[in-house]
Amino acid sequence: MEHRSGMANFLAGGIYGITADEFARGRGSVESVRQMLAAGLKVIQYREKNKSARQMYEECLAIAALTREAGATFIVNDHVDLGMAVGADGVHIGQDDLPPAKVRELVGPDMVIGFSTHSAEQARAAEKLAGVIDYIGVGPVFATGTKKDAAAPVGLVLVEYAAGHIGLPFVAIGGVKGDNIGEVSRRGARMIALVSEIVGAADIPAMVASLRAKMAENTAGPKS
Ligand code: TZP
Ligand code: MG
Repeated sequence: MEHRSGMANFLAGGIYGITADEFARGRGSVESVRQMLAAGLKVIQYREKNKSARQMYEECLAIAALTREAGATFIVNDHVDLGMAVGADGVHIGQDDLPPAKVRELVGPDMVIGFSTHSAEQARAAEKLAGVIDYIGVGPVFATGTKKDAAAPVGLVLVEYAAGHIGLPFVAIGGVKGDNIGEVSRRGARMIALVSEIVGAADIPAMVASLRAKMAENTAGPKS
């Protein structure tokens, strides 16, 4: 199937960076993104839960310019209108947001849609939406304090299930840190999202380099 242009970076695999000012050592989301792009990340999501629409709009405008310049894909979490208003590459929605088909109707044919799933059943239901959505989120893999209403951790088994049985690109998310990213990669996740471990790092490029190395050392499949 032809994929939307914003999906090329996703399909290349790697680390999916997500903003969260409350964990970002006072950097602010635009500065966090600047550093994530400097570290070479090619997929960036804006996810801020406690800001006004106007503040989010201003920040997303700046981030859209930075990501465009860096050739990175820019996804806006939750707010479909905001993603459209700033010309983002895509939006990411959850199970309780507007139905994916309605979001597709709103954003048109070119924007990427990501959709969160928290169980094998939800992942299978999402698979039936291929053509409407472009990728799914799978998680939280491990317990996390970052997402306030997070579902119970689904563990590495759901990562393995998605890798083996779901015909949609997926990103593993939730509680991923330097000491467990290798295992997530080994279970078949080619794209892995982290919030606090990256934006909360003292040195974002150094953290990203170390996470990348651990992913590369632990790819799925037999080692020859
Ligand atoms: N969705 C499932 S878990 C999560 C989201 C947005 C938060 C992940 O944050 P962290 O800090 O990487 O555990
Ligand atoms: Mg959401």
